[in-house]
Amino acid sequence: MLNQMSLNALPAGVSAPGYDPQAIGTGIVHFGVGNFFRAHEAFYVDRCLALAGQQDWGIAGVGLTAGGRSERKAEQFIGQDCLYSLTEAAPDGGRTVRVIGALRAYLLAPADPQAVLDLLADPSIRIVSMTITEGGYNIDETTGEFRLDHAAVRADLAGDAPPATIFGYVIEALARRRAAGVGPFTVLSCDNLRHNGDVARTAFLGFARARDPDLAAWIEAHVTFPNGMVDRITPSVDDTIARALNDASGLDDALPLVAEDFTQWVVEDRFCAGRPALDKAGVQFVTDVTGYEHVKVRMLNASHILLAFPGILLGYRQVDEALRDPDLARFVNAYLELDVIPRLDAPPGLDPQAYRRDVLRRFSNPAMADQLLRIGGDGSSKIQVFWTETVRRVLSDGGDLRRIAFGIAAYLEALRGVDETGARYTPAEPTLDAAHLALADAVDLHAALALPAFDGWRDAQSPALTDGIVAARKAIRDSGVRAALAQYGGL
Ligand code: CS2
Repeated sequence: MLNQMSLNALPAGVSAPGYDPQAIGTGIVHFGVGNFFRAHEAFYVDRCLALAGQQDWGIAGVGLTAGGRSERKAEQFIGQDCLYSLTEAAPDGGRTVRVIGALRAYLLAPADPQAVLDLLADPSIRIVSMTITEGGYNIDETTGEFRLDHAAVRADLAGDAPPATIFGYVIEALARRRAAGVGPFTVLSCDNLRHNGDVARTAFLGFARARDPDLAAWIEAHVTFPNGMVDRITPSVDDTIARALNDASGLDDALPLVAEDFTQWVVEDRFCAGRPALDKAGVQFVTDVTGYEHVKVRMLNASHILLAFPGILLGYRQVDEALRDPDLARFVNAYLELDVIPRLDAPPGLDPQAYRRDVLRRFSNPAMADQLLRIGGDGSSKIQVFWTETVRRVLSDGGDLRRIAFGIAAYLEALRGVDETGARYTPAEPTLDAAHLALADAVDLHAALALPAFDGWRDAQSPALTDGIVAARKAIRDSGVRAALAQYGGL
C-alpha cells in the first residue's frame, strides 16, 4: 500500500515528492478534496514544497459531506498518510507518474467540526482554498446575491449547532481570528467560474453581513479573494480505471488519479497573508484574469458541454469517442469558429485559433476516458456559466441562433435520461428536483424553458431563440440527433 514508508521503495518510473512530506507544515486549508483539486492546486503546491524555504505550505483537506462514502474516502486518505499518485497522460500516449505529498491531513468536518474550526483559526493557516463546484456558492442567479433562504445557511446563521456549510466554517473562523488578534487568511476559490474570487466574496460577505455587520466590515477591509482561471482536464476514476492506473505504475494506491499533461492556473496576485512561491511552480500571476477566463469558459468549457449533450443522446459515453464522430466534431468547430471566436475578448498574445485547435486536441486524449455524463453533469449550473455570454452576444448582434438553439435542445432532451439507443442513464443534476426534471419530459416543449438554467438570459430571450429551441427539440424527437444536426449544427 502507498504510504510514507513505501516512499523509499517506489516502483521504477514513479517519482517521489522532492521533499520529506513528514517535515512539511500546514499553511493552507482546502475545502472539497476532489480529483480536480488533487491534480491542480495540490500539484502546483507539491512543486513549491520542493523549493527552498517553502516547507510551511502543506495543505489540510476538509470534506464537508457526511455519510459512508465520505467516511471511506477519509479513511483511505489517512490510511495512505494522505499520499496519492498522479498520472499525467499526453494525447500521444506518453505518461509520467509521481506521488504528490502536498496534502498533509484530511479532516471530515461532520465527524469533528471543532477540529476544523481550531485549524482554521490557527495563525499558521494563511490561505483557505476551495473547489465546491460552480453551483456551490449559493448565489441567486437573478439577483446576484447570496441566498440567505437556503436551509443549511439558515441553520448556520442561527448558530445553535456547529456549522455545516463552508460559509459557516469560514466566517466563524474569521470571527475567532479577529477576536484573537490573529490576522485574516486569503479566501481562494479554485472553481471554474468567471471571477471566482468575486463570486466567493459575494457569498462569504453575504453570509457575514447576515451574521454580524461589524465582522463583515472587517472581512471586507482585510480578507482578499483573488480571481483565478484554472484549467486541467481531470476525469473521474472508477474501480476499473484505478486498477489500470495501478497496473501501469506498479503502485498499490487506493486513490490514484489521472489528468491530461496540460495544466494552467492564472491568478491575481492578491494574497493578504502571503502565498507559496507558486510563480516558480508554473502559476501565472496577473493583475486581471478577465480575458483568460473569457477564453477558457467560452471556448473550452462551452464546447465541452456542447459536445456532451448530443454525444450522450447518440449513445457515446466518452469525450474522445464523441469527438471522433465527424458530425459532432464539425458542430463543435462551427460553434467555436462562427459563434464564439468573433465575439471573444481574448487577452493580448492569445491566439483564439491556436486555442481552438488545442482544445480539440486536448478533448481527443483517449487516456482521459473522460465521461460525457460527468461533463454534462450539473448542466443546469454549467450552461449559465459557460454559454450565457455567447448567447447574449449572438442575440444582441442578431447572429445565427441555430447552433445555440440546437445545443440547448440537446441539453433538454438529454435531461430525459434515455439516449437514442434506448439506454437509460441518470443525469447528474444536483440542483434540479423531480418537478424540474418533469418539465424536460412534458408534452409542451416550451415548458422546460422555465428551468433555472436559463435564468441568466431569460431577460434577453427572444422569440427567435425560444422558437428555435422548440423546433430543434422537435427535430431531435422526430428524426433523431444526427438529422437534426444537419439542419441546425452545420456551417
Ligand atoms: C469541463 C471541465 O466540467 C466541465 O464542463 O469542461 O471540468 C473541464 O474539464 C475543466 O474545466 C478543464 O479545466
